[in-house]
Amino acid sequence: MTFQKGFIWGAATAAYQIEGAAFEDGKGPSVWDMCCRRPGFVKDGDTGDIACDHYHRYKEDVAIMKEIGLQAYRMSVSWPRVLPDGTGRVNEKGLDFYDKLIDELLNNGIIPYITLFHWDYPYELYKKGGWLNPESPEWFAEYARIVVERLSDRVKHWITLNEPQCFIILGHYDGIHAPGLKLDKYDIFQAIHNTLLAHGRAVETIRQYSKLPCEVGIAPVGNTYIPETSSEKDIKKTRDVMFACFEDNLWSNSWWMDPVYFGKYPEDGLAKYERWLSQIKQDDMKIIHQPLDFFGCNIYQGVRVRFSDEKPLKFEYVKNKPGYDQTAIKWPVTPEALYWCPRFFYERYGKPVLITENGLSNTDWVSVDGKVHDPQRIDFLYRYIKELKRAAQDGVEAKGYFTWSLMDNFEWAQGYNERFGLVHIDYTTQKRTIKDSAYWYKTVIESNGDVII
Ligand code: GCO
Repeated sequence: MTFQKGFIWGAATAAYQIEGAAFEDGKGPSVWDMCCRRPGFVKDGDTGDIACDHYHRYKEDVAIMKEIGLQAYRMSVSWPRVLPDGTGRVNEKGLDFYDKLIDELLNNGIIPYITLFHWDYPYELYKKGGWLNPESPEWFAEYARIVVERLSDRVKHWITLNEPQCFIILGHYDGIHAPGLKLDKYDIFQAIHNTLLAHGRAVETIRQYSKLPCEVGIAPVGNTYIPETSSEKDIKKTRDVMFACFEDNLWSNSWWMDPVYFGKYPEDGLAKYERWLSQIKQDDMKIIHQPLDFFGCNIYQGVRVRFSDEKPLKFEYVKNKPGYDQTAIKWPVTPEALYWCPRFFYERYGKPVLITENGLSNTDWVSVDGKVHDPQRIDFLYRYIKELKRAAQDGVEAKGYFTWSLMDNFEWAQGYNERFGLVHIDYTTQKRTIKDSAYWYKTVIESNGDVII
């Protein structure tokens, strides 16, 4: 058996990681533009000023996507490129760029999936309090309306937020992503609530203004656990911890996604986080809980968990074996994460699952023969896709798979030190080289996932 008919194969990117042209054609600054200027914030002092220069080379990049045979392309729109101040004044040149890019994709038979927000928050709004400002959901809705009014005569697939957990926890609590803050938990829970409201307002706006029937979802990331054995008992307990709230871990899937898919915060979280929570307004949950068409999963790895028999949710992480398989960024290779997590999410939320990101950083370079040989990436993708297929065979409704990433790009605080792409970028010359894995992925797409290595 292969994947269902109509399963979508694509690759993903994000605006700040590839576009460059950071201060061109009227674009406003984002929190990432500003943090990149802070000494020590990004490894080697790298910035997204030029990145892959995709803003100027998008035609070449779309031609590459076609060469790889991508059916779909997940990209994000830069909020401050469209609204330099975050609200109000529209930058027509910014919108024109996305207009042309969408046309280029469609002319080449590639379906665009647009993420409205992938972390490049307008600096002008940050100065007004950013996600802590009660107006922030409305700011996001205004931005969503402008993008949707312009592109929805051609775009039918929308993702509101990419990994809200990362930009709130890494960006506002740990301080290692932009805007580089270390706020206390009162503020963090308020910011979480505001981003969920922003998601809800964006969904309402997309549905209200879309010119075509459309599909809308969100792409979260969270705790990803793998049962140590596949005994019924371990599976059940692992599912329980996937959706449990813990005081010292703000990444709980249920805290972030139950409001979105069920319209309420989980009871265990309400009890554990009570002292940090502000009053929730009566209609908030109605706004957050909008009908969605899919559940986006950004999954790279999972942690194997072992349970103790006495206490129901007492568990420990199973230690990796010495010399375990790991990628260049030192993430363990755990293909079963792409079986268990889609399965747990599907079982809980009942929505078709769309893998919005999965891939690896590898030590790729251009070989003496001018090609990029990346057998590890082929092996990694093969193993993970196989697990997703197993989930589909076991009844998980899997809609599609996007590999991260189309091309090597600016890996946030790691700068250009990590290469996640199907396409190699030489950042000095901006030369693109299609890696071996991309040609292999082409055969995966052609066979709808039936290929073996
Ligand atoms: C993320 C982001 C990507 C990263 C990728 C690799 O979801 O963390 O969406 O921007 O580059 O995940 O870390």
